[in-house]
Amino acid sequence: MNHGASSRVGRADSPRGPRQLSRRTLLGGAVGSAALLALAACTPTPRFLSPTSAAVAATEAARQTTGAVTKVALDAAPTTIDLAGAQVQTWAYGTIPAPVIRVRQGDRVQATLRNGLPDASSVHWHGVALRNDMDGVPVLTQDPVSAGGSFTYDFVTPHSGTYWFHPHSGTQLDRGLYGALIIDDPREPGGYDDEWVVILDDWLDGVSATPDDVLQELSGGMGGMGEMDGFMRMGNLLMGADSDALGGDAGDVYYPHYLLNGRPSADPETFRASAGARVRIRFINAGSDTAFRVALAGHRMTVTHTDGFPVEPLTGDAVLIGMGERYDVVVTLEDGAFPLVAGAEGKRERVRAVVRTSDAATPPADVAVPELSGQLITADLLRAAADVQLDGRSPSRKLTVRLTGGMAAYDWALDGRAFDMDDPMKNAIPITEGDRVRLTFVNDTKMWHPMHLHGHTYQHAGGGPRKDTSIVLPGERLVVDFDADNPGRWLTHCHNLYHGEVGMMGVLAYTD
Ligand SMILES: [Cu+2]
Repeated sequence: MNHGASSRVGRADSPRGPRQLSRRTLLGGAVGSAALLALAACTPTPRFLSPTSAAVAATEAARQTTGAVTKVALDAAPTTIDLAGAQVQTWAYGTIPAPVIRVRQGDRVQATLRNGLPDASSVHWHGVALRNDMDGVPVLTQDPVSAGGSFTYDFVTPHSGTYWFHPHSGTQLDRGLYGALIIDDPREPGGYDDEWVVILDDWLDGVSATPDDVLQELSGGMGGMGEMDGFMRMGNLLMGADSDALGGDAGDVYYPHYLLNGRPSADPETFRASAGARVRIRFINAGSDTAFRVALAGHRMTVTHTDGFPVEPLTGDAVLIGMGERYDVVVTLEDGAFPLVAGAEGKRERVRAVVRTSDAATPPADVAVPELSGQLITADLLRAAADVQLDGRSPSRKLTVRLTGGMAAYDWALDGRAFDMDDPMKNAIPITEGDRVRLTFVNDTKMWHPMHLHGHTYQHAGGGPRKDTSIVLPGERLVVDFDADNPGRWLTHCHNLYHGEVGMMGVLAYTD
């Protein structure tokens, strides 16, 4: 990351480190004025708000609340699941996905994680602009919840929409630890007859490897392998997954299964409704290394929301969903039985459910779904609905985050620095409450990255959608704006689990 000239000095000589130059030393030496200005700009070292500061508590106290409290038990534990007849060992919150948590906007959630796993864990409430000390990022916002320990996440829900939760601990997300958090706005007109939550996942745990095995293989580097033709698997790594929509390399991990609401294609979920019904489908990509292209055969879908926030409705044949992203669509159902499919983008596999409005025969798993190659909706085509557009204020703070690294060395990072999970504030970028922040992600790599910001819902510059997770294509940049109105220490990172784990993360921190 780069917060102007000051960070260059910070890298060479930490302002807090023993090698710090005093201003006097600089004045006495033959140092250019640019360097002097740069040092002055980063002195004094910013003091950052802590997650338990009064500012965080005051922001929470000012949130509108209904007074209602929803208590949830999240028991994380090893378990055995059935994948189309195969018994598979994994970790989960009971079922996969966890039962949907559903509240009204302004309700308070009290979710107690009881950690029955052999490792420390945590729960992150993805996309929710909640109080910082409940964001669930170990070391940064709370102590890890140790094996056998427990922690109650207690927060008011600020915005309606489709959200989800998962651990922010190691590679646990690539097991079965995830679920949907749906926050309803009672004032929203809706205009649909039914709604379904659809959580997509790429699955290997307990089948071909554990996520930790995969991380080890990836981190081993692939430098010596040279160019490969086409599509192949080496261990748990995948070569040649390619997608035009993602600008090339689509993903690097071989998954033996793809799951829709915890079920593989051979054992699909069936959604039933009446012909003519209008149905809202809330898609959530809980995968770790897979974007999904979703479509309902024989139908067009109208996107109404992404990452919880409304957009000007846009109708197409398919929607592209990166890891961590959510899209809500509305469809009007035809008469019959139709595959609801999620193609693993660039990976030549797909998973399905069945949508049924009659007793027509179930279409075969491999039936052609022309919508998958039809008109594709991506975030750059969307515009925020009028009532969630940011006002026209110009940015008071401009930040650039460069996405760096590559597959060969597996050195994914931000600004060339691997994030240190044990010292997360080391290169924190200061922002100030009240700032309108313009954040530019510059992708200097040859691969796409789904970049996520905690605690805020930014807007794609130029009137684009409000989002918290966005695909940044290789060689391109994405400019987003947000209001710094939620004090604390917030992670921004790639939601490719393995990229994040090796260091493609950073922190935006509010100054005291
Ligand atoms: Cu990435």
